[in-house]
Amino acid sequence: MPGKFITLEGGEGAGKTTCLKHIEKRIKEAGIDLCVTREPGGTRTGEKIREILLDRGNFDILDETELLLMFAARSQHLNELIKPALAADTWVLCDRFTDATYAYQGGGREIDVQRIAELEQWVQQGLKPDLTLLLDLPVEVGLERAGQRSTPDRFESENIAFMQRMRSSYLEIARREPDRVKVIDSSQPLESVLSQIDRILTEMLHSA
Ligand code: T5A
Repeated sequence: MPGKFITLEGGEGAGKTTCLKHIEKRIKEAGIDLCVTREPGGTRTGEKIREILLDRGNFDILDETELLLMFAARSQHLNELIKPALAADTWVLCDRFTDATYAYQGGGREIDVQRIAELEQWVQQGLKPDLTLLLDLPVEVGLERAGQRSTPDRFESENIAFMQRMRSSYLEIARREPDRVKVIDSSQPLESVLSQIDRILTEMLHSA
C-alpha cells in the first residue's frame, strides 16, 4: 500500500515549523516510516532554486519566472523524492506544496489560476496530498510572530494586501476541498493548536 502524503500550509509565521516537529514525532511514534521535507526545496537542486526564490536581493524576478521556478523545484522533488518514498510505503510530510502556489502566486501575485492548474496537471499528473493541514491566522499576527524571529525573506517583505489575498486563497481552497484540507485556528495558544492537529492525525492513523 502506498504511503500517505501530508502537507502543512499557512501564511507567514503561522507556526508550521513548530507544528511540523510535533507531527513528525506523532507519526514516528505510531511506527510509520516517515520522510520530512519542504517546498520549495527538498532536493539538492530544489534547495538551490529555494535560495534564488527567497533571496531579497532578487527583486527583479518576474511573477511568471517565480511560478515556473516553484514548479521546476516541485518536479525535481516529486520525481527524486516524494513519489519513490510513497511507492516504498513511506509517508511523506511536506512543509508547503502546491496549495502555496495557488495562495502566493495565484492569490498574492494575482497570476491566472488556470495557468497554475495547467502546470499542476503537467507536473503532478493528478497526484495530490491525502491530507493538508492549513494553519490559519490573521495576517498581522503571523507577520508579528515571523518578524520577531529573523530578517524577512523575499515573500515576508510583501505588503499586507498581498498577504490578505494569500490568506483568502488558502481559505477558498479549504472551502472547495473540505475532505482534504483541514483548517486549524493557529491564532490560539500552541497547546490548543497541537491538540486540534492531534485530533485530525489520530483519525488518519486509525484509518491507515
Ligand atoms: N512559497 C512556497 C510560494 O510563494 N509558493 C510556493 O509554491 C511555495 C511552496 C517559503 C516561502 O516560499 C513561499 C511561501 C514562503 O514565503 P517557508 O520557510 O516555508 O518559506 O515559509 P515561512 O512562512 O516563511 O515559514 P516560517 O518558518 O517563517 O514560519 P512558520 O514555520 O509558519 O512559523 P514558526 O513555526 O517558525 O513560528 C513563528 C514564530 O511564532 C511562534 C514560534 O515560536 C516562532 O517564534 N509560534 C507561536 N506563538 C504563539 N502561539 C502559537 N500558537 C505559535 N506557534 C508558533
